[in-house]
Parts: sequence; structure tokens; C-alpha cells
Amino acid sequence: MAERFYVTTPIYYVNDVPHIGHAYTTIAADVIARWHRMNGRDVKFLTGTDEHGQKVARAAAKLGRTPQEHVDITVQRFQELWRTLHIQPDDFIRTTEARHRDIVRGFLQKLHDEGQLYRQPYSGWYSTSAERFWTEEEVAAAAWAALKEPAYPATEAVARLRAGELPGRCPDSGQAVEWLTEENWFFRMGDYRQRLLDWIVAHPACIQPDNRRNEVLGFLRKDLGDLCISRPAARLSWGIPLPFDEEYVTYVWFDALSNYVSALGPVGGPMHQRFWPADIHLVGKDILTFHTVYWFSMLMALGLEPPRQVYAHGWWTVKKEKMSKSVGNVMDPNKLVSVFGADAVRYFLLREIPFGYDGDYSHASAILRFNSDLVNDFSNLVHRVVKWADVPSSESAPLGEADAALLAVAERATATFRKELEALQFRQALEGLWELVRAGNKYVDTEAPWALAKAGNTARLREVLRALREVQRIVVSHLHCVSPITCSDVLARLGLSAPDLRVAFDVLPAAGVVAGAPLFMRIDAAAAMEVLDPSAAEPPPDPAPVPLAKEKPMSEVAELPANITYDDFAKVALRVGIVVAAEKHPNADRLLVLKVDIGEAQPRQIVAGIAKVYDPEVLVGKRIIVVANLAPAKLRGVESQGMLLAAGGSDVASLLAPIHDVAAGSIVK
Ligand code: ME8
Repeated sequence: MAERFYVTTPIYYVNDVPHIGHAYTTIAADVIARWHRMNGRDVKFLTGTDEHGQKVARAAAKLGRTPQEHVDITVQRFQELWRTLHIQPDDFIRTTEARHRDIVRGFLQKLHDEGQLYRQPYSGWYSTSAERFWTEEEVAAAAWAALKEPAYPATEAVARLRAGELPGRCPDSGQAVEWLTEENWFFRMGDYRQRLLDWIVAHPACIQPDNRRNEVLGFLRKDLGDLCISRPAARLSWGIPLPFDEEYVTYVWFDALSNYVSALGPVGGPMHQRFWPADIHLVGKDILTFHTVYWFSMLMALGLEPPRQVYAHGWWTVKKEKMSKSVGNVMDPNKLVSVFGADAVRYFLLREIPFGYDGDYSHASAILRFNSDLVNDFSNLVHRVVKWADVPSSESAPLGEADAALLAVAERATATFRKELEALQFRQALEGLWELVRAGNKYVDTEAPWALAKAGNTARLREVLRALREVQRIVVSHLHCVSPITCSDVLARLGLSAPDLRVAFDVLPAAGVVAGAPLFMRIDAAAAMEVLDPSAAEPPPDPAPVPLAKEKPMSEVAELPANITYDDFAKVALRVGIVVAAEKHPNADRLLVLKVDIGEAQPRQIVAGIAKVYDPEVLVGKRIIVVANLAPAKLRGVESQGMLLAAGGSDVASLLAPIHDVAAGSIVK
């Protein structure tokens, strides 16, 4: 039996309208599932919806539906979006299904029989809008925030809340909360504190990234209380009744977390044996504690092993704000698909920010990346090769120096892709693969098939075509898990029905290639903005085409001395800068004049030879790296007080930037 791989996403609240945040987790899970399937593993990819709770019941009542009718309708928003985005789960679980309910009730009964549950009165601040209790500190902080007073004296606020002088508020909705006392059922989670700590320390991969594991360990070093797992059915009717006390239903988290196991059928059954423990639970950082502290201790209590890994990724914001209906900034993936296509949306979301970090979505960056990576680099490479469809390639692999160098890039790029993808570092994986895309384009430039054809050098033309077609095959075979439809199209043009991951230049037959239309067409920023954000006053500038990366001539590297000391290096003061203004140089086409904030009283003026690569408008707001202690110099009459770091040597290909948003002036070393 092939090695098995079980990956899950959170089950999303069925009442919500899915946005790019939900799409992000689910696309990531789909990509990793496709990759493992392609590599011959026995994969199970699970997603689904969380369908109980008073909010659902209330929304249904408002629309004159039963809760079940309501969720049967709203669940389709998720199912349809996943189809639109070419997401192919092996199973979609809904918490209102009998297969889930039966297993949850079995778990509850088992814990009850073993004395791991107890009933006792509980008092606390309850918010009807959020359907939950909040701590005194949380309610006091929210109440104080509503007063709009600058300072927050925590102790005083809590004292005034207790004395009834400060009306408590819900941190989520801002609405009034009430002091409620009711009996509830509790799970003895506190008993598992030490076992949880020991498990996490002994299995460092079980919570990733590392900083998230440290967060959880920090949380566990404090006292761990028991977990309230019920709500009175009189107040929360839409839930799974406790099998041993029908006056109560299970509270959302006990219900929801169990889905990862219930979707495998009975514990001990064939699916359970095959797939549990899960390899990866992919979640957003918002629900990390639930997926580690709550879930791991529930599993331990049930005698089941915790998942091998919970990976908490970062948070997408829009204009630096949390997406919310009231702010009106919820980014609908369907709209993005209507402009960019599903394959490009999948690519963009994974390529744009490092997995694990937060990121801000902007249409301008999506358009820029589409035009540079997908049109200029990828589609261009494919197009430059398929237009020779009529010419058969050589029978065997070419062996010249340029061909061997290209094959070496293919080996490096695909090894990086594999390693980074399997570590969920999607951005780095794609960056690695793009090294091959760019090298392929460069090979077209230097080997110049059109010149070979003109000179009648058919033998070499055929060799060049073999290398290029194989590069195309290698790129689309790897990229297939990210952008499946486009890559299947290219594979079909090469005469293949499925990805072939072999890195060699003698896999394809010599003939049988079919031409076709370009894969991606350049998007006009103004036209795209009319669809994406019709209310925006000013469309963003149409980004400049990013030229193909040119590699530095070897002579530029060879001239540098080897083995410099750290002291030599330390003389250079490198700082993170944020471009606050940029314009063309008055007397030189090649130069731009930038104002860059490097954390000093005034922005620095820096003149840089990057006008051929960047339109000035595109740079404003971008973070770059500045040499801050270079002696000032005049460039064509304009003073430059520093220098920018760029890749590409004398032919600038790209400015260098930190991979996440650090403050202006941060030291680089
Ligand atoms: O929490 N950026 O469901 P949910 C990135 N039902 N990811 C985001 C995001 C954003 N702005 N917004 C949402 C629930 N997500 C529970 C889960 S699981 C047993 C129960 C993604 O609909 C991210 O994966 O609020 C986050 O953890 C999840 O959606 C929350 O989805």
C-alpha cells in the first residue's frame, strides 16, 4: 500500500460568505493533496462546514426556514466556490450529518462513562450575539474601549465592572453582555496539562511554524482550566444533544473538532486505521489554541493519538484591516476568478506571502504579479516554444554546454520546489520553479531558434526544441498542483495526459506537439479595476512589464576578492527603507529619483538606475534595502544619498526586499 497522507482544512461556519481567507487555506490543502497524489501516495483531503449554533438557528428563523433547510442552502456557497477554484476534496463533512453526530455522541458517552465529564454551575459574562462567555478582563477592556478614553487602567476597569459602574460589553460585537449562572458539563482538560506539554516537547513538528508552537507552550505553562463542553438546549437548540443528558447540547468546539475523526468512520474501522493520525491540520492562526490544547487533550482522553502536525498560517487583511461585512472590505474569490481565472488566483494567493505570515491583499499586487510572473515569464516561455509545433525535436537529449547548464537549473529548481512544497513553503517553492522558467526564457534568447531556422541549422534547432519542450514539461508537471487546468492544457499540447515529474531531456517523443493560444493574456489594470473595485476613484497604474531576468556576467563575480573578513562586510550600513515618493530623473531616462524613509528625521533622496525595470508609481510603499553610509554623489546633477540593493548586477532584474513587513530603518546584516 502506498504511503498514506491525510490533510484537512477547518470546517467553515456555514452562515458566512466565503472570502479569500477561506479560499487560502483550502487552496493550500488542495495543492498539497494534489502533490502527494501525483507522487503516488494514498491521499485523503477533507474539508467541510460547521453547521450548528444559535446564529444559524436565528438566521434560519429570520428567513422562515428550518435550520436544516437553511444550512442545506448556505453550504452550497462553499461547495460551489471549491468547484470554481478546482479544489478536489476526497470528502466534504457537514456537522449536521448523521455519520458525524453518531460519532460525537459516542465520544461524549465514552468520556462520561470514564468519569472525564462532570456537571457544575458556571457563572460568567455571556454575550448572546457571540454565543459565548467572556472573561472579566475581556468584557472590561471592551467596555472601556467603548468609552473612547485613551488610557486603559485594567485594574480600575475590572473593579468598576464588578461594582456595576461600567456596563460590560462583548469584545466581538460591542453589544451588552449579561451575568449568567447556569449548570453545564465540563471536560477535565486541566488534567492533561503535563501530558500536553510533554507531547509537544517530544514532537516538535506537531505544531508549526515554530513560533506558533512556542505560543502554545507559553499558554500551557500557565494553569489550564477545564473545558465547558455544553450549552442548555433551552438556550441553544441547534446542536447535538448529549447522549446522557438531553437537556444539553454539545458546545461548538467539541462538536466541530471531532469532524477530523468522524469523517473516517468508526474508530478502529478500516478508514480510521488507514488515515489516523492526520498528517496535517491546516488552520489559520485564529484557531490554533482550539486545534492544539483543546483537540490534543480531547484525543488523549479518547485514547487517540494527536495529529502529526497542526500548521497555523497567517492572516489576510485588506487595506491592513480585518475583512468584515460592516467595513465592506470582504474580498470575494468569485470576483477575482472572473478577472484572473481560478489558476491565477490559486497561484497568486500562494506566491504572494510566505506561508505562516500575515499579508495584505491588494488588486494592484495581484495585477502586477499576474502580468509579470504568469504573462511575461510563464506564458511567454510556453508561447515561444509551441510556435515551433510543426518542427519535430531531435530524437535524443542535446549535450552541449548551454543544454547541460539548463538541465542543471531544472534539477536545482525542481529539488527546491519539492523540498519547499512538502514543508508548506509555497512561496519559496514557486520562486524556485520560476528560476527554471526564467532560465528557459534566457535559453530561448541565447540559442535563438529563429536564427537557427534562418541559417538552415535544422540539427541544432531540433536539439534546442527538445530541451525547451522538456523544460516546459518539467515546469507544468510540477506547477500542475497549483494551476491544474492551465498545466493540463500545456501537457495535452505536448501529447501527455498526466504530469511527468522526471527531470531529464529525453522523455518526450520527437513529434506530436500541438500549438495553441497564449495561456495568459496581459491584463489592463484600468479595465480590471472597473470589475474588481468599481468604487475606487483612481485605478492603480498599469504596472510596467518586468523584463526577463538577466544573469550577471561571470566576470562581475570573478573580479570580487574571495574570503573578505566580517569587518570588511560590517563597514556597510544596510537598512530597510520604505519608498515614500518616486519620479523620473529630469536628465536621464535610465534613472529614477526616490525618497526613501529609513527611519531618520527626513527621507533620503536616492538616485537609482532602475527606470527600465520599474515605473515610479509601482515603487511607492514598497520596502527595499538601502546602503545608508555610502558617500553622497551627484548623478546627472541630482544628489544621491545612498544606494539600493538589486539583483542582476549591471542589468538590474529586481530590487531586493525583506520577505515580510519590518519597520523602516531596521538593520540588515
Ligand atoms: O473558525 N486570512 O470557522 P471560520 C486567512 N468553524 N485565513 C482566514 C481568514 C483570513 N482573513 N479568515 C478565515 C471556524 N480564514 C470554525 C472552525 S474547525 C474544527 C472549526 C480561514 O469559518 C482560516 O483557515 O471562521 C481560519 O482558521 C478559518 O478560515 C476560520 O474559518
